[in-house]
Amino acid sequence: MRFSLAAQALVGATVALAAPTFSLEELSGQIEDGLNKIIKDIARPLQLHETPGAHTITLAEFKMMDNNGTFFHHGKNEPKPPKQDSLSQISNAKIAHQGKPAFQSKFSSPEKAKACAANPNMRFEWRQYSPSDRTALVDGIKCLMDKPPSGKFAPAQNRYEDLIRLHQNYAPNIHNNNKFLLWHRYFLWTFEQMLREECNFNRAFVFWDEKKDAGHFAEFDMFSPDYFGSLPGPTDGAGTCIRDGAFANTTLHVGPGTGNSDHCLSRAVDETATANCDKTFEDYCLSKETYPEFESCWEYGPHGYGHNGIGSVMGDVLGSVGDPAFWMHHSYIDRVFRVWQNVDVKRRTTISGTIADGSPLTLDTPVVMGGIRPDVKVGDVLDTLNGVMCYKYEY
Ligand SMILES: [Cu+2]
Repeated sequence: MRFSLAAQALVGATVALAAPTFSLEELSGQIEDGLNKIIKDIARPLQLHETPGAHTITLAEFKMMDNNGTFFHHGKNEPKPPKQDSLSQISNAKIAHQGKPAFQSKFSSPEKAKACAANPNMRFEWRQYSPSDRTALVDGIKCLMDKPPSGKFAPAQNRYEDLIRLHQNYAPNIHNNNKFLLWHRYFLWTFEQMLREECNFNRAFVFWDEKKDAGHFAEFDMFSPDYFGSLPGPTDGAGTCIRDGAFANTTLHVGPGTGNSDHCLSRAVDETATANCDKTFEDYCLSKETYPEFESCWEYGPHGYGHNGIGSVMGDVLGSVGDPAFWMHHSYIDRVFRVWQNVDVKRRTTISGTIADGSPLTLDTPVVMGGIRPDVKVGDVLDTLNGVMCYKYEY
């Protein structure tokens, strides 16, 4: 809250003139505030049945579908689309040549893309990130948690919670369909920009090469009292409230699920789930030739297992942004998506698949960020180096 100078002088003068007195009403209000604070400090942990977990498919199930000639996407098994024959490829190429470019952006241009490619923002793996970089990152997140909410996302009680609410609101639109990777790419970038613009974060950004920790997430030093806090198992069928690290004793006001009630930041590690975030699964997804196949593999495979493996708040797809580990997990998801795209330039310029309503995913499909950043299109975020976002991973 901001006061004018005159108002501050007035307050100062009042204090100087007389000792403060409180009416009974004011006093009971203060007592209530105190009680509310105590209640918030002991916000309940989530029962694990409240967080049924992200939808997942095992590697064995994916391989079985391969053998059956089916692939999973959009919530059910569908027959594999016929491979385009060479004739239709030729005619598509002709159309692209004759007509205007497949996608035109109001946010980027060939000049911007060129400038960006010459000087992209780098993202470094956590293990290459210095202690001071790591501290700067968690301080930036804490800074967002300490800032007032925008007011545009009703139950959010701080700026960080704006992001939880935005993701909760859009959840049905951005999960379980092929838009998932594109929306979350722009969401992660939006979070990075908020750290920079609103909390003076001025380092290279970070990513987590999660496969290095598959099956033993809890030993990863990001989950330590120095940084994101420990990664404990469940306690009596509920998540365990996080009491150490930068986010110790955080009370969340958005979620769980579609509802909003005070609960603690909690985790409930399941290393049998995290074991699926390994190189074998990653390599299998990377071997997929089409975007919808890669997307489904990546979303229902390691993405889902990472959420469920950290558990509790992270296992609640709708409210998972409440755990700052969300961003680290999604940096892994985004990086491997980029690795898949690096194989062929077409993977950065063309798209296929479907969105939540069953209609086709195209370069013109909107990617909406609730007013936190400009709404863009899939074509704007398909390439991380086209000048709209402009970042690259240190591999
Ligand atoms: Cu999500």
